[in-house]
Amino acid sequence: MRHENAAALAASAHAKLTGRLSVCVATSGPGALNFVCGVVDAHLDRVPMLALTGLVPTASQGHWEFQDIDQTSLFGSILPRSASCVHPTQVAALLRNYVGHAQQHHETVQLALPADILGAEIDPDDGVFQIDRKTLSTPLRLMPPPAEALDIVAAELDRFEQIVIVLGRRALGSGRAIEGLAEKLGAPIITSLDGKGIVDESHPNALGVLGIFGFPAVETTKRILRRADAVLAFGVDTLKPFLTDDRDVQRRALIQCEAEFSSLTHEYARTRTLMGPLDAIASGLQDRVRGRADTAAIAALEQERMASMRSILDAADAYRDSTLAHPLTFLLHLNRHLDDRCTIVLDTGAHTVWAAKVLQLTQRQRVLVSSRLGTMGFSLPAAIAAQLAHPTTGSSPSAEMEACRWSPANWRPQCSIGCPSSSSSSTTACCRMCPRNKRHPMAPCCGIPTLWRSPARSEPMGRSWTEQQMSTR
Ligand SMILES: Cc1ncc(C[n+]2csc(CCOP(=O)(O)OP(=O)(O)O)c2C)c(N)n1
Repeated sequence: MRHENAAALAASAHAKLTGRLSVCVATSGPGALNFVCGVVDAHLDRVPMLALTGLVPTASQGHWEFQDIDQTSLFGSILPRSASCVHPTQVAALLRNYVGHAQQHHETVQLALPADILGAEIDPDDGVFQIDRKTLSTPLRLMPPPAEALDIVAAELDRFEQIVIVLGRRALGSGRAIEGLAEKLGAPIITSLDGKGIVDESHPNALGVLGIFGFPAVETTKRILRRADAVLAFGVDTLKPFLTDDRDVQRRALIQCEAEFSSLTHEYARTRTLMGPLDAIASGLQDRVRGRADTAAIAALEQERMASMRSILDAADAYRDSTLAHPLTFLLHLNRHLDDRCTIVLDTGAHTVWAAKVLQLTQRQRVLVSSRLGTMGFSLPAAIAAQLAHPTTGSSPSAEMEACRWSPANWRPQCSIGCPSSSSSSTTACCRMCPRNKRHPMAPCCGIPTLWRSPARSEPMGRSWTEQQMSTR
């Protein structure tokens, strides 16, 4: 990475993607200063990260030497732990403690290593450098809650009139179990932006992302939340939009499910708390709660979602004769080409809102986003991190993805509607999402027109794409 902010953002994204500790390294002075934004992104989104920085030699510190800044004051004001080493024998123990802390509490920590300490001669046989791996702290993995605890919470859930399930990034991998629970409870599922894609967004109970990124519309989501008397939360960092009214007063009961203690809310009252693997909690509750037969509310929800999608398509259609490609058009295309190996990286801006609304993730793809800090410039380092984390399934665009890339030369200003032919690979992708097999409001076969722009003959995309699109006329 050429810029330290990009390095810190990439490390933050890597930790978000893998759940494992990530490490980034910068030099002293300006290098350390440039770390701040990426380090804060990791800190606010609660990922385990170690930021290592260089520092001027100990004898040069504190009296205005070249590139000397007070790093402990700087990082200490934004991170739970920041230290500067003063002796080589400190390094091993500090690293052990800081890494343990970061992993245990999902926190970001910083350690400065002065130049003289980095260059110091050490005796490798000195016991202080020989920390046995087996004695290192490892993250706590809780076992599923006992049956009695699940029984109590299930009975409690049965007493509520309308439950809304909300989920965030930490519910990753629990999507199917949560969908099953939602079906049994007749509960809508709302996600935070960083939880987008964890459940199949074409599932009838899935209402999409809440907040300014609301789908199908903030009003619909708000209305559903206003009716709810309980929120069942799985791995959510920011509970406020789900729990409170406009004045930040808690208005509904919270049943919080988390995999570790440090993620429990200190801000809002919990009616019940379940700790353990979130998929095990969701399936345990599904086995115990009373089934709610009335699916009218969910059917109404799906109608609203379809209506909202129609209005989105109409909005894109308004650009039919324009030489500009509307972001909607791009995203609608993109929906057809996202397979289950995709990691979707969002930056910050108006396009984030469009993507949260219009991207329909039906195969539980990963979404990476600068969630709480909302920093611009996140997506490129994050995409590089995603590529590093999963080199074989990475994010290099396929020929068909290339077809979605807009440039004036690439696109004729023309839209059409229709259903892809049945012979191309892209059709297979579409039909996997097709409502005849599954419910997917964007799939062309469901009767809602899917927009596309036909590419110019000369543009560099595969014949199959062009042929497929032409055959849809
Ligand atoms: C590093 C940083 N600087 C400034 C902002 C404030 N900000 C948020 S969105 C935005 C505009 C983004 O514009 P653009 O990149 O063109 O994306 P668009 O909104 O058009 O999708 C700005 C300046 C920010 N979030 N992060």
